[in-house]
Amino acid sequence: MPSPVVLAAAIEIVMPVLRPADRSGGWRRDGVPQEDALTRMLRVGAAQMGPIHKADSRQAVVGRMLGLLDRASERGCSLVVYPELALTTFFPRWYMTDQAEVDSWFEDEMPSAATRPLFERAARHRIGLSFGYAERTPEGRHFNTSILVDRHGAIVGKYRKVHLPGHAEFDPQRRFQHLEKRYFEPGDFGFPVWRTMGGILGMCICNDRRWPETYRVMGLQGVELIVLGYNTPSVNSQRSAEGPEQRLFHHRLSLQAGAYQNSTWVVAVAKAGVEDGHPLIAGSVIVGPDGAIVAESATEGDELIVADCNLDATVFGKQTIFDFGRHRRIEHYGRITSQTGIIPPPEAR
Ligand code: CDT
Repeated sequence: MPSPVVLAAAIEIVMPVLRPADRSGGWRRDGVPQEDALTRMLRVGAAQMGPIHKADSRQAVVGRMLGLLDRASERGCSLVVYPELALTTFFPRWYMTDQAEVDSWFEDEMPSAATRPLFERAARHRIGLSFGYAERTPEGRHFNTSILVDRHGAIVGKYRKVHLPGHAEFDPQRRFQHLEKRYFEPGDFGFPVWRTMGGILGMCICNDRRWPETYRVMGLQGVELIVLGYNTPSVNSQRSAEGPEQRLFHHRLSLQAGAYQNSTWVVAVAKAGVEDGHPLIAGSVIVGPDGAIVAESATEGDELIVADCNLDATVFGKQTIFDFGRHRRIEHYGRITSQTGIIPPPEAR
């Protein structure tokens, strides 16, 4: 029986140690692309963005995104994730009646002229991307959308936000407006996942992260890494006692539960800080498949946080406590898809 030291040396000869690439993309073994590496390690950058004001141009915003991308490249990232509605201010806080004004916040094509440099530079760095934007389709439909771009600059996935919070009409009772239900239709793609960058990746957007169904539908497709962006006001517009501390608590609680209960990585990226007088929480995080936070932002500005996400670390949970095939009891879950509101039991007589 060889000693553990001899065994370890032998293993190292057969399986060279994986090292981070100096530049342009994740972990490589002697130049072999990450997809072929022995451990599926994806180095992910969460590119938090500080405030974007109404007056800021798309070009100026993309300039900031390029700065974060270059930092991610220097740190060997393979994937960079940006916030929800990353190209503009969070415009649903503004009540608008003129459709031309509304449409000025939307993109008719992607890549657009303003975002093309981002796609090109990311492909040059061999970095995948995800970011959110307001999408207007050729038929004139409006969605709150995010995309997944592979390391060659090709769009491999599109997601349209399913859970739209807020309201459709001006609400004088609120401290400020949240008009997503006015400006967007609910997403019509469901929660797909994609095989890309060596793993199974999915997306959701902001309010989606608070709903367990979001994660579970992707979990049932074997998702290994979920990326999402958010714009979360620091104060509840209908209950001012609910401030940033509680908002951050609910944010982390939702993400950590979703990650753990589906044994998946979750990368959540804020647009943060004070946009034209309206504060948004920061707290961008990368959460591991056991529910622990492995990286968290420290500022409310443009900031890159990085973590090595071992996609194989999702296997243990998926094969044990959350082995869905063995343990789920779907005969008892009918209400999840057959009703929306609460149906309480009859009152006792
Ligand atoms: N952008 C977004 O979805 N924000 C919501 C705020 C909800 S308050 C109406 C969120 O869940 O963070």
